[in-house]
This record gives sequence, C-alpha cells and structure tokens, in this order.
Amino acid sequence: MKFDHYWMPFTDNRRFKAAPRLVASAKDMFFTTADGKQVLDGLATLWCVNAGHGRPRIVEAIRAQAGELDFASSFSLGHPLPFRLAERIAGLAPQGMGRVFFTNSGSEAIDTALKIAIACHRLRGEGTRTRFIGRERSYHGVNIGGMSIGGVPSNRKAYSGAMLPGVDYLRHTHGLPGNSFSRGEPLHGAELADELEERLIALHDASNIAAVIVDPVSASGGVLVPPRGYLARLRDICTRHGILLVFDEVITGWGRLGTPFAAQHFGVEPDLITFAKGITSGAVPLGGVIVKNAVYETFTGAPGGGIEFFHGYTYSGHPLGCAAALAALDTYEEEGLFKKASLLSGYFENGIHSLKGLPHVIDCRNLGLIGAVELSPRPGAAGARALEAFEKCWERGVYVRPILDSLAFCPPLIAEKKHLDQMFGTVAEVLKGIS
Ligand code: PXG
Repeated sequence: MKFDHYWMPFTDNRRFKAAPRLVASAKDMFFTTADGKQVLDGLATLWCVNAGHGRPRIVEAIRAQAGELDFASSFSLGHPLPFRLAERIAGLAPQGMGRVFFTNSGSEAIDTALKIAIACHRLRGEGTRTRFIGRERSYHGVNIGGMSIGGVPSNRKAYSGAMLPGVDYLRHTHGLPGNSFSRGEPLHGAELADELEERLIALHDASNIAAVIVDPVSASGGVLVPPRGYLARLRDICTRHGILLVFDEVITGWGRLGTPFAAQHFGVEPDLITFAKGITSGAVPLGGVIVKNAVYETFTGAPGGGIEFFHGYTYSGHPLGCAAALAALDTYEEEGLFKKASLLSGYFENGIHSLKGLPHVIDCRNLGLIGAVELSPRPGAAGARALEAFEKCWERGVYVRPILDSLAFCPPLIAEKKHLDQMFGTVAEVLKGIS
C-alpha cells in the first residue's frame, strides 16, 4: 500500500508516513491495529465514539437503512427519519429548544448557527446585529465562520486574510492563579465573563452584536473547564443586551458531562446549540443546530411566505446519518450511558489527579468524562514532550491526544474502572520515562 496519495487532515504527513499508525478494526473500547495489537481508545477516537465502537444496534441500523433507502433529499421533499430524529433530539434538549437543523459536521453546524443568528436579527428588524464574539482558545471547526470566531492560533495563522470581518474575542479562562489542579469547575475567574459587557459591548455597542459563541468546555483548546458561574454570567449579559448565546456542544453534547448537553449540567440555557460527533457515536457523519422555538418562529412568522432560510446541504438529514443517530440514542438510553458517565466521573477525576506529582505535570483538570494533564513544555520545543508521551502511550496500547503540552482524555461512556486504570497507569509509566 502506498501512503503518498492521501493528504491526511490535521496531521504531520511526513512524520506519520515515516512511521504509520494504522487501525484495522475496533470493538467497544479497543482498536485493533494493522499489526494485530489492541489499543485502548482513551479519546472516544476524536471525542465522538461515545457508545464505544462497533455497537450492534448502530451497525445494524446503518446496514438496514442502506438497503431500504440509501438517500433522499430534504430539499422540498422528505423522508421520515430526520423528522423522527429531530423529535428525539428535542426531547433531550433544554425546554423550549425544540427545532433542529441538520448538517454533516460540526464545522457546518457552527457556520449554520452564525447564519441563523444574523438572519434572525434581520427578520426582527435588527439588521445591524452582524458581529460575533468568540473566545481565545475555543475551537469551532475549520470553515470560514468557525475559523474566524475560533481562538486556536495555529488554525488561524495561514488564513488571516480570509477571516470574517466584525469578530472580537473574550479572553480564555485558563491558567488563572489558584485554579491549578482544580477538581471540576475552577473557583476563580467568573468575572472574566464581565468583559463581554465592560469591554466588548462597550466598544462595539450591543446593537451591532449578533451572537456570542463559546464551547462550554473547550476541548481542542486543551480541555479548559469554565470557572464556576462564568457561563451563567455570559447568559445574563446576552439576555440583557438582546444578543443570542450559542453553545458549541460538538464535544460536550451526548452525555460527556453526564447530561444530554452541557447546558443542563451547568443549568444555563443558550439560544442555539451546535452538535455533531456523539449524535451517531461517530459512526456516520452528522451534525446540526438546535434552536429555541422562538428563533425558528421568527423565520416562519415572517410575512410573505416562501423559503424561510436560504441555507442547507445536499446531505442535510441524510438517511444513513439519521438511522445511525436514532440507534445511537437508543443505545445511550437502553444502557443508561449518560448516567453511567456521571457515576464514573468521580473515579475518572481521581485517576487524572493521581498524576499530580509525576515528572513534568503542572496541572490536572476534569469535568464529567473529559479531562487533561498538562506538562511543562521543553525549553524552545513547545508541544514536543506531550507528543512524545502520546507516541509512547500508543506503543504501550493506549490512545490519548496531545494538545500543545497537554494530554487529553475523553473515553467512550461505556468505559469501566479497569479501562481508566489502564489509561492513567500507562500515562504515569510513560511520564516517568520521558525527559
Ligand atoms: N466545534 C467543536 C467544539 C469541535 O470540537 C468542531 C466544532 C468541528 O466539527 P467537525 O465535525 O467539522 O470536525 C469540533 C471538532 C482535535 C480536533 O484536534 C477536534 C475536532 C476536530 C478535529 C480535531 O482535538 N473537533
């Protein structure tokens, strides 16, 4: 097999192709590599395989759906599955968030949410509200809108000239004094939300701001748990100034924090929720935006009739994605996986914090079943230590993700204590052995 032709995403192609890591199959918590080794999936692959791999209900649903109806468009035509799926999702979403728009990915979900926000204000007679407020270190996918509101420097650097105009940023909440080694939500920093009002609204005027977008826990930014009370303050400020609040729940959705959405975990209700990944447990690409009924009704209540929202993707509501999602939701429900995640989160927290005191460890942080250990960077070689740790963990049969100098953990919700012991035990051994 030649490795030359496939341009791999978000990958050091030259390094990978010099020493490829290939997976041949996967079942439940484990990959089997091309050379027959078992590797524990400590990141739900890419923060998405929440029900574990190769789950029978999901596999069978995809197989059966492909045979029955491989594709039907949702453009002024329809088939039952996206209606059924939207109803299921509405039943899990916060009260009053009962309308769902489907996309194929999280990036598309984010760009869709931005368009909904702008169009909604325009329909309400507030067409000057076109600006967005994002946040440093947040990740919202790679399309132009999501990249522009995102705050990961390496993802922005090459595309500076292609950014959306009219975007400003909250500061990230990481690294505040007194917050290192927090268990759950850090105690300090809720006041950072106030800069939305004191700095950004003061500067741009609320009448020009369409939406504030945050990921409740920034995952790809390094697993940054929000300070206690921070999200509630953002909600309050947005409400007082007529600004829509978007939670990007592409990673925090579908049980990661023990509830269907982070909104419910934090008791803070946004106006829009973007989702993807865990909705199908990663088995088929599917994403979407859940909106407050009032937002949808702004569109359907507009005078004149006709298409209300000039937006959509060929594969919005694709039968295979919907079938996989319905089966994933069945699996979550039947096996009580959100509750299970919640029950395991204390053990997970103890596992992460058991790494405190090992060589190079400068922070441990966690919430629900997501967490990270941060290593001090090697002088002049940021990221090198975590990358080496990641590669050594893989060699020893554990897959975790390096992000800058952090190692991130995000196991499938079917994880058991023995899997967490294996994961953190291997990380501990590796940390003791690297310089
Ligand atoms: N929002 C969030 C919060 C995400 O984590 C997206 C949007 C975009 O989703 P799609 O489906 O378009 O990829 C994501 C995706 C990493 C990594 O390195 C994380 C993601 C994607 C690629 C790499 O941790 N998350």
